[in-house]
Amino acid sequence: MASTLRVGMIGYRFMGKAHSNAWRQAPHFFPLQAGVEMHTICGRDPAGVEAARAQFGWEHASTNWREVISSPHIDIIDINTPNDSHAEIAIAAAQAGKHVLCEKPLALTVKQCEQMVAAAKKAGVVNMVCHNYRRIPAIAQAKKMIEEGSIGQVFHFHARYAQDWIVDPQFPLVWRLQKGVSGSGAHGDINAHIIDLGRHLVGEFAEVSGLMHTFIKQRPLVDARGKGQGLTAKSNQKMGKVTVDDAAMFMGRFKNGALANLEATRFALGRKNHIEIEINGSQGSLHFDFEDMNRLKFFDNTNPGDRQGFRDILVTQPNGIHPYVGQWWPPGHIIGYEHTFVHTVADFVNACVSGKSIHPTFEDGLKNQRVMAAVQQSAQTRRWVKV
Ligand code: SOE
Repeated sequence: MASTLRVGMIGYRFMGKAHSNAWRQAPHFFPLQAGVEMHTICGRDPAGVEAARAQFGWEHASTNWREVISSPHIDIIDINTPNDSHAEIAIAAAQAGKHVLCEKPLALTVKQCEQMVAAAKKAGVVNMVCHNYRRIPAIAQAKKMIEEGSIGQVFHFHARYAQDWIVDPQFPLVWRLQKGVSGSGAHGDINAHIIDLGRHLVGEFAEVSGLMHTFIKQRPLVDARGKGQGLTAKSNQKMGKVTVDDAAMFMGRFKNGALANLEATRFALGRKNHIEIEINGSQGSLHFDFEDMNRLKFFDNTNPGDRQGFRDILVTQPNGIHPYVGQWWPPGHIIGYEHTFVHTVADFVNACVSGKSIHPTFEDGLKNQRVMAAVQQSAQTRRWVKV
C-alpha cells in the first residue's frame, strides 16, 4: 500500500458520526490504494468534541479548525459543519494543499461555490461534495441501465424527498431553520440531494419554475447550546422568525428535453427520510424508494406480452454484477444508509491517491447550487427561470 492518508474532520454531530463510521469501515471493506488514519476530529465545544473523539475512535480532538488545516500531519479535510462555514473552511483547506470532502450543500450561495471551485482548481487538490445517495447500489445500477439505453429516451424525472421532523410548532429554531446559517430550509438540505440525483441520472437542468413555502412562521428560540426550551409550550417562551422554506417544489426541463418534477418537504407526517424517484423513458421505466433501498423496479417495454410488469431487482449480486455490494455480503444480505458514506469515502480515498477528482466534485456542488438559486428566483418572481 503506497501511503497513509491522515484525516482531519471538522464537525462531529450527525454527519460527523456518519463520516467517522465511513472513515473507520472503508479500509476494512474496500481495496483502498492508501491507508486511512483518523487523525483529528474538530468542533467548537471542547467537551462535545472530546466525547466524539472517544466514541468514534479519532486519535486527537481539537477546537481550532485552522490549526487542523495548517497541520503538516493532515492530508485530507472532511467538512461536516453547518453550511455557513463550508466555504471558508474548504478554501483554507485547499490553499493549505489538503484534499477536501465537504458535506452538502456545498455552500450558501453560487458565489461561494464558485470561490470554492476556483480555490480547489488553483491548489490542484482532489475535491468532492458528499451527495452520498449517488452511491446507493440501486442508484448506481439505475445510472448504468440508463446509460446502456435500457429505458430509452428519458421523458420524466419525478422525485420526492419527504421528512416530518419539524411539523411540531414547538420544535425549536435550530440552525437548519436559520437562513444565515443554513442558506435555505428543505430546499438546500434535501432538495439538493434529488437535484443532484437528477443531474447524475438524467442530465443538466435547463429551466425551472418553483414554489417555496414556510408553514410555521415562528418557532421557540434555542439556547446558547443550540438546545430548544423543550417541546412543551411555555407562556414566557421567546419566539424567533423562521427565515427558511419548510417545503420547496419545482417543475423544469432538462437540456436533453426530459421533464422534471421535484418536491422536498419536512412536513410529510409519516415520512422520516423518504426519497422516491421514478424515471420514465421510451423503452421502459425505473422506480426507486429509499425506504426499500436494496431494490430497483424496472419496467421493460421491449418485452411485450402477458407477463409485462415492473421487475423487482434485488441489487445485491456480488462479483461485479452490482456496484459496491460485493465488498460487503453474499446476495440478499442487504445494506443500509451508513454504507452509502463508506462507498463515498472509499472512492474519495482512491481519488486522492490518483490525484483525480471523481463526481460529485465541487463543480457538481456549484451546478446544484445554480439550480437551487434558479428555483429560489423563480419562486420569488413567479416566473420561469433559466439555470
Ligand atoms: C436532515 O434533513 C438530513 O440530515 C440531511 O441534512 C441529510 O443530508 C439527509 O441525508 C438526511 O437528513
